[in-house]
Amino acid sequence: MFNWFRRQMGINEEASSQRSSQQEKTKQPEAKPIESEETEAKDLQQKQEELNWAKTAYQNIQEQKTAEETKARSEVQTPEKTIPTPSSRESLSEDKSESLEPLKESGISTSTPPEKETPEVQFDEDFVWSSKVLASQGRTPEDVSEEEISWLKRLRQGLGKTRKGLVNQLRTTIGHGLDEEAASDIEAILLQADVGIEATEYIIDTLGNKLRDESLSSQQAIAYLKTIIQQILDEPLKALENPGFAPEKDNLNIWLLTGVNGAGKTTTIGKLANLAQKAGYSCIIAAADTFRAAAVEQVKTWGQRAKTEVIANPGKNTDPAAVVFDAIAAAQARHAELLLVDTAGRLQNKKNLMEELAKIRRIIDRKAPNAKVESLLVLDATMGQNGLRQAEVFSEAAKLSGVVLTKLDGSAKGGVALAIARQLNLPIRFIGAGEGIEDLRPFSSYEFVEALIEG
Ligand SMILES: Nc1nc2c(ncn2[C@@H]2O[C@H](COP(=O)(O)OP(=O)(O)OP(=O)(O)O)[C@@H](O)[C@H]2O)c(=O)[nH]1
Ligand SMILES: [Mg+2]
Repeated sequence: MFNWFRRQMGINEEASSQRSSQQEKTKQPEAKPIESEETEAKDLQQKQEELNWAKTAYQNIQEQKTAEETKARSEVQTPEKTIPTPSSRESLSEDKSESLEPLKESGISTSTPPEKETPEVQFDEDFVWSSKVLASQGRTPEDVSEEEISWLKRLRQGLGKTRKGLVNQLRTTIGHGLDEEAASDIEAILLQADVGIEATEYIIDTLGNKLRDESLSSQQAIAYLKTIIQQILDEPLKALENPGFAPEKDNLNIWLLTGVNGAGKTTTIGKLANLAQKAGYSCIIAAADTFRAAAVEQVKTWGQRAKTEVIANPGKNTDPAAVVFDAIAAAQARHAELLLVDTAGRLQNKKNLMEELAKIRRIIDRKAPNAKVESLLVLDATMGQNGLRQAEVFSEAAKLSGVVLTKLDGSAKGGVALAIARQLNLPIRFIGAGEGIEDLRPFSSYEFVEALIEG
């Protein structure tokens, strides 16, 4: 089982320097015909290497799965269950050849993947892209997991709408240097993706300075742009003692999830419980959204899905702080390591909200003074700048320590991640890209930027 909390992520210096060295590599002197041929040959060779890496990773994943299935089959007494009928085998291989069709055109061999009964991860363009992202973080094809690949694919698809608007335009605009017209074009593009005024100005200024000093090709300018964006995303981590996000082992960690109604708090709780349980943490959920009757039922359903106990108070109009009190007692009695607290987003007014969150916080400080408390703001990416304005109210009400960005699938406003980092000075901790239990993962600035900007 894959442990997302212990995943080695190439954030900060490591990945940034990877990117700078890529930028150095692509730096070429003024194009003379012979050199441009050389460059082309090098590009081709690099593509071939990336492809080989991806193929090896794919083969490894398939072999791992085959080994697991064989093991499972030898343990189970009824082998008929796992062997597909000839007709289902036929239909699967048909599916496969169809989906690999575009790859044949791009020269990707389709004969390598061994025959599989359930090809969950397909060897397609997204697979090759995901492999490239992992390879550039220093990974080897032998230690790549199917879970990581399928998440990267989902992240890339989730940011698809934002990317399409952003990149094609950027490429043509940046290609002509950064005169005033280009700068105002880029400004418009970034604002449209909800990057926000502050981050946009910073990007334009930094990029402008660089382009004034050096002449960069559009490819190099985009590589530099990626570095700037990653820096913006990583900046809030610098102020933290411990930039990691994993719950402390053998201690009680309490994560308070706040945010306006519909942002995705309850869903996120379910997904986080699932991640934590799979990573070996013992986890408990507190159903402290007592404002809505249905809220408790909803969080209980998520608790069942994630195989996590939910502490709730069955009475009507119960005090959320009392539920948190009970949940801390339960967590302490069971030596739980992570307590996830669901809170209400729909309160009558700001004063009400502030009072309720402050009261919960007081209970936590009193009852669990040694607990490591995180106050996470859940933000719906489709809300863009509006979400940020609501966030300001919450940052007054709760001492926020990070953000969970949800609904990245279906949003053309993925740029809001930059506005969050710049305007709220909060690190993004998790990112949601779908309604399913597996559709939430820890945030990696490096991977986010790669998925946001291609090329
Ligand atoms: N597409 C998509 N939908 C999501 C995501 N996260 C949550 N949702 C959906 O958003 C809706 C609201 O989610 P909830 O978890 O109930 O939101 P909440 O913040 O708890 O809302 P209140 O309890 O009313 O304050 C649900 O239909 C979820 O399925 C996501 O990452 N992607
Ligand atoms: Mg809820």
